[in-house]
Amino acid sequence: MGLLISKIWSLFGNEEHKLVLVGLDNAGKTTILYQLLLGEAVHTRPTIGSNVEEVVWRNLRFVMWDLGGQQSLRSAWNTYYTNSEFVIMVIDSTDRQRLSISREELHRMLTHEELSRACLLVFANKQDVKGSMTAAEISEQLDLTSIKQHPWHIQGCCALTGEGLHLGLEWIASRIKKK
Ligand code: G3D
Repeated sequence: MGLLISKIWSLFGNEEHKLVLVGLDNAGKTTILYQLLLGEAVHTRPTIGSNVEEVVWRNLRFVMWDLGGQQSLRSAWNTYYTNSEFVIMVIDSTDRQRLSISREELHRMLTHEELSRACLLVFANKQDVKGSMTAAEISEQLDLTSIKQHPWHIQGCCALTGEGLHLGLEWIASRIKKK
């Protein structure tokens, strides 16, 4: 675990980076966050009362929220978006029915001026579940190729084991180097 953490740490250098982690409820955001930060799957439970959380770990500041039912919070989005370099969208690859909601929210979010310079990483989570959608299928459904103003990348992963998560972070690190 210590090795894993220092590996993640070394990917990002010393400056602080702000990442916005979004997705529908149950997509696996909390599991991903703690798998990345602690190197283990933690038992998660739905957040009651608020669907925005901020987790700071060393030089990484993750602002995480559920996209479903966000209308009431939209007026406060500026606060959360300011200085965000990356949007990480987590998709539950087994949830075909709600993929269109994610698509709408994603495209809406990316038009926000505070995110005009943000890069997008999509995690196609729950790849361990038989019959889940592939990253290519999700990319098509989310219409990622229409996104021209933001560098983007999609990565299949399993938050329970951590598989694929580091490849996503490596992409983020490669974008930081290009800035
Ligand atoms: P959220 O923070 O986006 O709302 P959570 O989602 O991280 O709370 O995860 C929701 C549920 O999905 C949890 O199950 C969690 O264990 C499960 N989950 C997360 N990632 C994966 C994955 O990669 N594969 C599988 N099979 N399950 C995953 P429970 O049962 O605790 O609700």
